[in-house]
Amino acid sequence: NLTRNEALTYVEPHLKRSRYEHTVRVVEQAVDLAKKYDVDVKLVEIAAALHDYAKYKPLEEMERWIKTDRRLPKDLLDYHHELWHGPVGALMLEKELGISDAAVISAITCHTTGKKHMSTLDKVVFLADYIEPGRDFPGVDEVRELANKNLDDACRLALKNTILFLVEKGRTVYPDTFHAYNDFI
Ligand code: DGI
Ligand code: FE
Ligand code: FE
Ligand code: FE
Repeated sequence: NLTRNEALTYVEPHLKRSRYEHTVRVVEQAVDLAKKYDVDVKLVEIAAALHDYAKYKPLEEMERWIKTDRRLPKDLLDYHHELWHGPVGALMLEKELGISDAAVISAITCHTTGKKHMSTLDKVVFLADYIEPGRDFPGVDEVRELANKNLDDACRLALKNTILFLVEKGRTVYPDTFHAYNDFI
């Protein structure tokens, strides 16, 4: 089984420096949350370290994965390509590293959008990505405070902020983001 440092070493050459530093902070933030909310720290470390692996993969390569792998929802192609790196990255890693843990694959897959019926591991990685100390956008401090008190309340507010942000910008919202949000209401 992969260790935290092995996972970080694997992704580092695929990421820009700033993105790698974000990833290290997500791991640390996710481990904090995992201890607080009683999630397997080893699994959280692996999922958090790998979550943005595909962030800089060529769009054509990710598009090919979506078109050819049955497991990937085709409607991803109708939404912003920023949403592709989670689901595609998870399957690339499954193939390259032989990651067989469905819980880790799930957390990487849904780290951007969330989804219906998120596991505690999914929530921890999703939230850590949103609140890691390098993040600075409106409302993040309130989500950080909630994260100390109640994992679901924090996820609900993060999703609400994201949906409002996207709507305000006139951008589409991927259905899984609504499904995740509705689950917390
Ligand atoms: O990869 P990161 O930058 O660390 O973070 P991320 O994977 O959570 O990407 C977040 C970006 O995705 C953020 O700028 C908002 C954008 N986005 C675009 N469409 C959607 C979306 N996020 C969600 N949750 N749902 C969407 O439909
Ligand atoms: Fe991401
Ligand atoms: Fe995110
Ligand atoms: Fe990230």
